[in-house]
Amino acid sequence: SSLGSQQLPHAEQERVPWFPRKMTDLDTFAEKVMEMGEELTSDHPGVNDVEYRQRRLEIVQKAKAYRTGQPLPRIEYTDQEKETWKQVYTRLHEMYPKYACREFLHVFPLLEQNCAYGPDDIPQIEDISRFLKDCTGFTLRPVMGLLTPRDFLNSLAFRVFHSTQYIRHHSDPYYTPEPDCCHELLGHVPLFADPNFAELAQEIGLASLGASEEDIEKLATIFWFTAEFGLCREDEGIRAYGAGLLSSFGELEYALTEAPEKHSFDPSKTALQKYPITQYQPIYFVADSFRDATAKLRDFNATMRRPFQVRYNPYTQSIEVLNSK
Ligand code: HBI
Ligand code: FE
Repeated sequence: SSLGSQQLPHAEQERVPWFPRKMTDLDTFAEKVMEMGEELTSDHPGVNDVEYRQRRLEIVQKAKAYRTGQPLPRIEYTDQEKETWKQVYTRLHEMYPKYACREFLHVFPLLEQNCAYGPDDIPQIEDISRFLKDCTGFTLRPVMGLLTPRDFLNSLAFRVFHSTQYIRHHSDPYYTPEPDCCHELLGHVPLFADPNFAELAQEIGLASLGASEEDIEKLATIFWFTAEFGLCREDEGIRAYGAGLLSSFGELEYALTEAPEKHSFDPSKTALQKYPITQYQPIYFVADSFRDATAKLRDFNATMRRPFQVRYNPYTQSIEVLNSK
């Protein structure tokens, strides 16, 4: 019997977890969120604020209803939300010249010019997504909250980044236990405009398609130590490119002191490193460059066992599965 090129042999088909093949498959993630999607957990500063919860619900409903091809939801932010943004933006913005990597510093003024980045209002993901598409082909999709690591990483294979649109509670502008628009738009977005970082991110995504649970955990750890908490070596010294650092002035400063350990990025070691999620990192990994990190990651990914290969076809925005046997 002949197998279509998109099919896998039966025995392997059973073992391989489902993964998205076309852009519209990402629509199935819209209603799948882990904790703190429509509901907030108890240690969240907004948990007892009825008005805040109602507002969150209003925003995430739009993410839930979003489907591929539609314009991204525009949110008209309240004065209180804008004030929270202003506090976060202002404080971080003054730190960037000293701490952020060169690629981030290159892109930031372009976001100010093209996407209305500034202290006075929260930028709209529709405008940002259009800009990123021109730079690297990355696009944004709205999301209700945390996706599973598998779904979140799988979408990177399509050069898609899921972005929340709500903002942290106004009682504590410098703290959030979950991703919010400050983290996404200040931390993540600038790097997705850089071609070399975009390639690194997509490489993690491609490796995650149909990966075993064990490999997903390794790739999530690599994502953590690159896209979230990555440092890189530059002529002037070590700088930050991870979004968890670039959206937290406390940890941004701390990370570049002598206090934490710093190791060179090495996927096979980095993938196994344990990390805390509610305190500053005791260990960071330093990349020589995004290109170098991507090359190392490719070699590492080739050591993962997967009975097929994948490649992204940007013309059809779909994943092609290539049987290796
Ligand atoms: N979901 N929406 C969203 N945003 C993230 O940054 C995110 C996620 N799910 C999992 C995740 N990050 C990481 O913990 C890694 O496991 C990929
Ligand atoms: Fe993040």
